[in-house]
Amino acid sequence: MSSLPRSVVTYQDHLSKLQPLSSSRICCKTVKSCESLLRSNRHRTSLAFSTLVSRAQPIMGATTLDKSVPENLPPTLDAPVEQPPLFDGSSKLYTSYSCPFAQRVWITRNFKGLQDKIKLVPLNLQNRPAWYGEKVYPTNKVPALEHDGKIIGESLDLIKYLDSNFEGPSLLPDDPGKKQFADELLSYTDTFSGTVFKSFKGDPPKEAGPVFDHLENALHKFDDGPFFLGQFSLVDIAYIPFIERFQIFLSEVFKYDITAGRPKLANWIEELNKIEAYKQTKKVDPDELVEFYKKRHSVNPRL
Ligand SMILES: N[C@@H](CCC(=O)N[C@@H](CS)C(=O)NCC(=O)O)C(=O)O
Repeated sequence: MSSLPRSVVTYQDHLSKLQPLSSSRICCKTVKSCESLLRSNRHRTSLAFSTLVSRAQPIMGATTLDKSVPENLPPTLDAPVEQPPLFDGSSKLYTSYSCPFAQRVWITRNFKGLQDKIKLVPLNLQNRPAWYGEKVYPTNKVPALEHDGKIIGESLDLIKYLDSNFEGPSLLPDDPGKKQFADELLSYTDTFSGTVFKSFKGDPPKEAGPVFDHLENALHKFDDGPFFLGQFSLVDIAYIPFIERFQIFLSEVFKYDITAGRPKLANWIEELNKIEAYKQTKKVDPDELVEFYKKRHSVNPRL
């Protein structure tokens, strides 16, 4: 903040006062007046303007802000494959195309337009190269990010790290109320997914219903957009990889439609499916997922 030109700081103050009234008209007016302010100002630089636009994200559409570009995905690395050079100055995301935790970081990278800045290093978790656990990330899990001479893990920490340490549209709002709600929902992710996974052994509508209701209610909190914080954010990114899988599995195996009676959740899924950054990461094969979860969670569905 301290490095921002004065006009930017003034605009942010202005914006934060307008946010409670936010509407697309206000958004356009505000961005336009800000643009002309910058034009008439000697601090008119492209950096300043892009900073403003990204700060204005809470009142701009997700598909407009999405900076993802089409990409040819690199092949998955098996055990015999040599280790790519470590700490060679490039940033790498060690990942697995099928891992929901890694998918969070992948979506964030895409949305922020970091495809050229952060290379994907996809691993075959069933036949993992030994060098990964030995030399890169001792927990031997994905995702992990190699950046600035260090390795960082844990998907929720990583999505925040990408958001604060790389360029691209901001994925957390400045509004304190929204920030606090973001923290609450991010802390709830493990309870949510843990409860749903546990229900696979029992009665999902009964046991997992309340956690889906919790999300349905959370989606009612802000009305300036279809996402958890109104506008698209890290919170949506944290949940969607799990919801994508749960929706498939619960419908296939238990004939349980998680969106029935939950219109906000249904609309949220629909809106997310319009976001290219997310669509590019959808690699789940429904049949494989069903087999994998059945084995892993010793599911005995009562059909
Ligand atoms: N808490 C970690 C969980 C990561 C995780 O469990 N990743 C799985 C793949 S989806 C993994 O690497 N499993 C390998 C193993 O446990 O050996 C995060 O949020 O990043």
